[in-house]
Amino acid sequence: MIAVKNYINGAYQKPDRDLWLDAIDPSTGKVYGKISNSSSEDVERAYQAGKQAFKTWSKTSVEKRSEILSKIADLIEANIDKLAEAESMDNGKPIRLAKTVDIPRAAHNFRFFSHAITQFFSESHDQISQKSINFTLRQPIGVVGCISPWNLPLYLLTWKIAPALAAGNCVVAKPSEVAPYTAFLLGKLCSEAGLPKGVLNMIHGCGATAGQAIVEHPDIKAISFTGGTQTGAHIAKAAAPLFKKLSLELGGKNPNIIFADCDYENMLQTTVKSSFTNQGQICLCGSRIFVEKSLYNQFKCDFIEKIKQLKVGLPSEESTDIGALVSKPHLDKVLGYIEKTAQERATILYGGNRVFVRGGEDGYYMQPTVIEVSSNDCILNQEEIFGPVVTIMPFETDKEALALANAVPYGLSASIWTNNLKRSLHFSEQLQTGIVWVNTWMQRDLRTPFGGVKSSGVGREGGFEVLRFFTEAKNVCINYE
Ligand code: TXE
Repeated sequence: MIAVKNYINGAYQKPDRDLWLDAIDPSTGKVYGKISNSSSEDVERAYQAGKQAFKTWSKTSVEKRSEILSKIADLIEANIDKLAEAESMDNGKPIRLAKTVDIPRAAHNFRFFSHAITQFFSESHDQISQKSINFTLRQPIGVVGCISPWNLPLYLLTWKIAPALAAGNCVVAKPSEVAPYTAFLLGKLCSEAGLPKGVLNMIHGCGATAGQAIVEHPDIKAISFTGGTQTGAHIAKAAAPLFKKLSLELGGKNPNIIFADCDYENMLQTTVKSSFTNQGQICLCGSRIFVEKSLYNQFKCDFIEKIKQLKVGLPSEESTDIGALVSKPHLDKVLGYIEKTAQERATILYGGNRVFVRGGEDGYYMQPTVIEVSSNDCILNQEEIFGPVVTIMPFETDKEALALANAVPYGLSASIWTNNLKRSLHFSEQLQTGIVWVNTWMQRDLRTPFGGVKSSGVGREGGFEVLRFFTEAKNVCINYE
């Protein structure tokens, strides 16, 4: 039986109180191992290890830090098959996706920030009225907290810890208790790469205990969090009296706006991906599809034809397009939204049911689902479902499309499909989101700012934005009168 232990001070350790959670394989519903159910004592031990290591790591040259991060990237790449299998088993995602996207991206996160830190610079200002010069020191914060979710477990964890470490901080990380296995495996690779002990510490367990202990720790001065909006609000409240730096990447309810003048085939194929990749469990999924009325009927038919070809199956099979949802409670939550279809004056056009897969009869599968809604005000269009469920509705004018897109509490990303340059620029300016994709979806360049507005979060990750988050700016003014 696999035991997901904490990784503290460069070694695997069982939780202080010897309490454990079940680790469940969502493709079969069976227990595959146990996960540390850590407490504040474990967090304290991790913090102390980080505090000690910070004395050296913060003074380690940028070149050396960069070299170690790059070695971690090499080791992730060398172990891609093993990590992809672990991720797929733990999370239910198709093995093909884990192998081609999740794990390569985890390596890329380390590789990217190993380079970015060598290019990071701060500002200086020459005199204005007096003989003085100002320059800014960008200093690491100390021990920082990184709390990550289950949907892209290693991808999103490394998206936080790589820049935190590159900038000279030590880390106490808390991966999601729902899918912690690859984070556990990462500890050993970090040791092998020569990351000094105590620089990265990983605590496993529940959000309300282990996660909360990180947020409430008086000396962990910055928290980078990705997860649900409610949890984000709770963390912001707990962190406020301690004046912590916060980066919150939360939920999304992203519009996918399709105009009749778009490149149709490209739009259709990409819309299938933006709807159902990772069982729709990505904060960037385009879960609200708005289609120009003249194209609406044709799109509906062609979209459903494409969806019929998607294979719901065991995550371990290479031919699977849609694997298992991450957990039973999550499957129930998503199916709960489907039950609300009739009362919300909406119609299921395709899907809507649980699927029983041969070899995984107790797993958490469901059909990709398309729901036609009659209004953007319904729950199906206002709440984050976070499953393989999209809604569609027609619009007639640009003004209407923009109003529909913005009429939601969230503001993470939006896609717009059009070949009209003026329209695409107008929408890019007017959409209330942190990210706009024109004629594409989830095309990522790690140098760009990443994050949302409204209930989708606060702050930006990526590029130099995140290196600024993980450093304190100190201005130095020298008078040479
Ligand atoms: O996330 P949680 P859940 C959305 C999605 C999903 C919903 C709930 O709609 O259905 O959130 O998912 C830790 N102090 N997203 O409940 O609870 C927790 O242990 C400190 C969107 O699984 O937010 C885990 O490590 N930490 C999203 C992490 O927070 C706490 C991705 C995220 O868990 C904590 C995932 C606390 N009090 C879900 N409570 C995205 N933005 O991509 C929990 N945690």
